[in-house]
Amino acid sequence: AGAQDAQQVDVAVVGAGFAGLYLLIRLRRAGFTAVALDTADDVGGTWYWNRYPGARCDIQTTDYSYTFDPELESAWHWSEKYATQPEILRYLGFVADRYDLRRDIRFGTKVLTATWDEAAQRWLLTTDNGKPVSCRYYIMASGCLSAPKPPEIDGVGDFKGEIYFTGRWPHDGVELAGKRVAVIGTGSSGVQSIPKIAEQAARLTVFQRTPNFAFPAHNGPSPADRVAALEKDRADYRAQARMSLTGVPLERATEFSWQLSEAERRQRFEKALAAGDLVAMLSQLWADQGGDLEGNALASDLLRERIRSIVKDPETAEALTPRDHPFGSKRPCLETDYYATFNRPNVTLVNLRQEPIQAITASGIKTDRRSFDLDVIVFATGFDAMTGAITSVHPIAGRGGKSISDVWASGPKTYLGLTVAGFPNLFMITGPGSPSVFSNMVVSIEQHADWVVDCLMAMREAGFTAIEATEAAQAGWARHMADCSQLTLHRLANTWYTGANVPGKAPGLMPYPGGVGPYRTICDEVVSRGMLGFTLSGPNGAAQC
Ligand code: NA7
Repeated sequence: AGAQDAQQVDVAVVGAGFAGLYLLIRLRRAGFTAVALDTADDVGGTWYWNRYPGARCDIQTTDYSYTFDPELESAWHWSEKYATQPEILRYLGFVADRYDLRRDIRFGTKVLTATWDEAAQRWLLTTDNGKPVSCRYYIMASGCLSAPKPPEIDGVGDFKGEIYFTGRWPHDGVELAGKRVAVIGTGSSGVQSIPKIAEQAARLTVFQRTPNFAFPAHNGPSPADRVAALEKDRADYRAQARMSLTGVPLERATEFSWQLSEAERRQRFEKALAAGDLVAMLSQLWADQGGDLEGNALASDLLRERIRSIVKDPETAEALTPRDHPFGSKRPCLETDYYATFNRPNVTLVNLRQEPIQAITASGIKTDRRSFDLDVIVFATGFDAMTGAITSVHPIAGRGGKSISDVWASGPKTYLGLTVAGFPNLFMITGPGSPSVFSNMVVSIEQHADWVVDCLMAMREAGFTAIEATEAAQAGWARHMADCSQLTLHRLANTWYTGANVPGKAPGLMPYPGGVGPYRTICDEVVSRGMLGFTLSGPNGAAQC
């Protein structure tokens, strides 16, 4: 099928999660015709797929909400400090109903290829279900953690029992009672699901490659002080979040570790621990915790101490203790009963650093020392993060037929994380090079979507029909990204932030580490300086800015 048979719209959006839904609202209000396409059967994005036991958001509900409509804010009430996956899914369904979004969403539809038609100045998207889509603008709102990573372990196909991925958990749940279950992976998905699975399974064996830093979520009602700050002046609270470093309006510590006594440091640590808040623990201890190894070690040591105080078996406690990376360089986890779970008689930890998995067999998992007979294997092994969902549309062919996968072979190249040189009228929401996963995603999503839709409106007003980042601007952004990366410790850990979790993926820090507020200021300055770093063109002429 070609462009003639295609569904014709101004804008095609891939994804119907937080980003896709908000884009539809904004695009419709701005008078653009739009369609969103999603492989899922309903809205939700990440929260549609990640239904594993214990799945929850790690950003507090006061902050992990849309902020564009005060009436929506007063129409919805979260029940807890940290929302469960089902509650977030209900919220997104509520938003879809409230703004009547489903009529513009094609569910159960995967975008297969996307091709820029130079003559028509439009994108043509082919799909696995129904008509192709011809659009002027093509927006990837496909999420940062939506392409699960393959297991990379020999023999998966031989296993006779049940296999599940946390990121593709069956919708009607899984019966684990009485079963011998393995969980492979101890990132956030493992840390959240392991305590729940341990409660249900007859036996649980956890296969851990790298221990993560984790500390208690202290879930329950939203903290009174946070709620009071929000309710006192909602607009001001939201404005502060937008200009903060992380999209959550918490003050960063300004004193250096060496300006504090040991007692003062411990007091700050205990306060952050009691808050049960990722952003607090990552930013409110001391100013040098995130960028300096010595300042970081003081924080890391306090977190390590806590593990020893909970886990009874010293060998297990040591195996659970992260020693190979600084705190915060890998995404830390919020936990509920995670460490205590290893004191249960039905739970065993296997340290893959000491006894690597050799293969999965018909009956279970074989390490180089032992064999484990299993009924169920759960892969909590993570995602091809940030780029995986984008390059899964293959090819995305820009000017001259160049494929984005080829252009990104040595790592993603973007301007502002929003656009790619050589790919006119293509935008990404929370793309590599944007703050995305270093922030409260909802705040970043609203900012990116606002920037893109405002840009489309301004182009329409001025009579432009195409926009493209210049190579020079893109190279400048890469330089700036590289400079900022040197200010953090993320380069010192093998993580999905740097592509290190996927064999063969080009290394390099993908999220923008300069902060949400500074990033917003840069994006706004690009606009105020006449779309600095972009080429704009239309039927009446072009402008290089
Ligand atoms: P993560 O954080 O990428 O965690 C994946 C885990 O799986 C991690 O412990 C990995 O160990 C482990 N892993 C991955 N592949 C293997 C193989 N082949 N063998 C053994 N162990 C393996 O993904 P999550 O889904 O938990 O969380 C993703 C994000 O979602 C999280 O950061 C939050 O932002 C929300 P490794 O550390 O690579 O040694």
